[in-house]
Formats: sequence, C-alpha cells, structure tokens
Amino acid sequence: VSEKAEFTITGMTCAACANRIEKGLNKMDGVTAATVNLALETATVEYNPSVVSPKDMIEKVEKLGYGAIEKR
Ligand code: 9UX
Repeated sequence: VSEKAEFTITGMTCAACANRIEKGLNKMDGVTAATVNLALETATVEYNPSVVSPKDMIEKVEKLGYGAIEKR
C-alpha cells in the first residue's frame, strides 16, 4: 500500500536546502519516494502508511531546520 502526502515547505533559500530535505525524507523508514521543489516550496512524499506518517515527516523537516505544513 502506498499513499501520497504533499507539504508546503518553509525556510528554504537555496538548492542545497531542498536537497537536504529530500535526502532526509528519503532516508526515513517507510518512505518510498520524496521530491522537493524549491521554486514551488513543496514536498511530495510517497510512503507506506503502516510504517510512517505525515506527522513523522513534519518532525523530520523541523529537525532539519525548516517548516512543513501538510496540504489537504
Ligand atoms: Mo543554502 Mo539552505 O547556502 O539551509 S543550504 S541556504
């Protein structure tokens, strides 16, 4: 089973910020694909909901020093 979550990401100023978040999300257990778009200030994450939740992803992004708000 795979679900998709979309987030608005705040605090990114350069491409390395986006790469850092993308790598961090992709390293999480249960995340199968994460992409971050710097220009659109968004992150899109495909994940296994029995392993990881959007809340976990928000905490991960915050731990990296940025903000994340789930779109719905
Ligand atoms: Mo760029 Mo982002 O020099 O935290 S990596 S601003």
